[in-house]
Amino acid sequence: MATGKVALITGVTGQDGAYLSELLISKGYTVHGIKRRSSSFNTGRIEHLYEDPHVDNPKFILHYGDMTDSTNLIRIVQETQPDEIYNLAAQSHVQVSFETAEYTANADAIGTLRLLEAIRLLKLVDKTRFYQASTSELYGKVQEVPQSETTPFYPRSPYAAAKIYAYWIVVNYREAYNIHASNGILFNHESPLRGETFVTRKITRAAAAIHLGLQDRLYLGNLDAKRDWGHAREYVRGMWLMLQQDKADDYVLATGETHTVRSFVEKVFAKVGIQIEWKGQGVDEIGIDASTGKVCIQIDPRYFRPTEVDLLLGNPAKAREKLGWSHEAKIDDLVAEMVREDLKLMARSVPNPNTNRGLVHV
Ligand code: NDP
Ligand code: GDR
Repeated sequence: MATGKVALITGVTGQDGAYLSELLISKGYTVHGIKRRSSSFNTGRIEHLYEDPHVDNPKFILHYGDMTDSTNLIRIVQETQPDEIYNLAAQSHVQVSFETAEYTANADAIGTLRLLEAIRLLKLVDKTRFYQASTSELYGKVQEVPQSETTPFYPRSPYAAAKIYAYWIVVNYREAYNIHASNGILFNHESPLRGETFVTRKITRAAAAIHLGLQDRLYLGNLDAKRDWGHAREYVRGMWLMLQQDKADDYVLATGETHTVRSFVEKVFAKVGIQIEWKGQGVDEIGIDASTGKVCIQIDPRYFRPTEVDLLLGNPAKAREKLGWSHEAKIDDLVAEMVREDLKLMARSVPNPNTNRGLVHV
């Protein structure tokens, strides 16, 4: 089912990069991905897609690169001549962005500009369509609920401030140079491939480890934050749909439901047979296993952010109407899948004998 189309994905080693690569390969694309050099393997999520580079016409090809390196990006775009670029690469952790603000701006904001300039410089304006991984973090401090394409932005972190530059430079290059460039304003989307330090995966991993007796306690920050959590596999389909439209535009992808971190914890622990009872308030709140009285959840103030996004709830009506996009997975399906996969993963883990603090995989 070869389409003859060529896609270039930045951030191919991340959660969305892995699902999007799978989708595009299944549609007959040749997929080029940019991965960073790392001192240890960072291709775990895409290993199953790897092809021996010595075979004829490989469908999945990786290139070393970095969003902070203009000449590298220009060369890769020149060599691959993509029909579609999906810019998923980013320092994507909101809390980390408070500690690495300048780097986050360089990779997330200027990195986006570098790719758009590559399209211009290489005279690919009429050929190459561009997807930008924009985010519900742009809404930040609550102005309007539910949030849609017309809701004003109010970023609350260096990450969101960098992403707002990327959002507007995409709009500007679309208007100024007629590049087919679209922003997907995606609300949180999770999966068993989610990075381990985002709150959903942190919770599902810990619940699995506590259930298996590998860990006693989970430390969390703000339990009151509310998020609109969907499934990553469904959201990457929306990215692809955006680039198949005649006209580029900006779209919200969301489920239209919101849940607190606290309720996500309850759902996850219930899946491993632990009913959580909450005691105390604020930083003194604890979550107790109702049947044993043992403390499972404790608040650690280090996980609170200097400025928080309290409530995200998206309205995906435009994507539904114009793209025909919809989401199927309910929050309980997402929780069930993530817990199931982390139980499998944790069952293959043993306590680290050297530090007695972490886990090693065997
Ligand atoms: P991940 O953190 O899982 O993946 C980020 C990817 O970017 C990884 O491949 C990472 O490489 C790569 N990367 C980071 N910095 C650089 C750099 N300087 N140069 C090249 N590559 C780099 O993110 P997700 O897959 O969850 O998200 C994909 C995109 O969508 C991100 O831009 C994110 O900000 C955005 N987004 C995500 C949402 C979500 O809920 N998941 C919602 C809205 C937007 P490595 O593997 O080596 O670290
Ligand atoms: P978010 O995701 O900041 O929404 O950004 P994250 O899962 O990190 O946080 C969600 C909410 O949970 C609260 N929280 C904690 N968060 C983490 N990481 N660790 C904790 O221990 C913890 N305790 C409570 C947070 O304060 C927050 O309110 C994600 C990323 O994927 C971004 O790249 C993307 O743009 C947005 O989603 C949409």
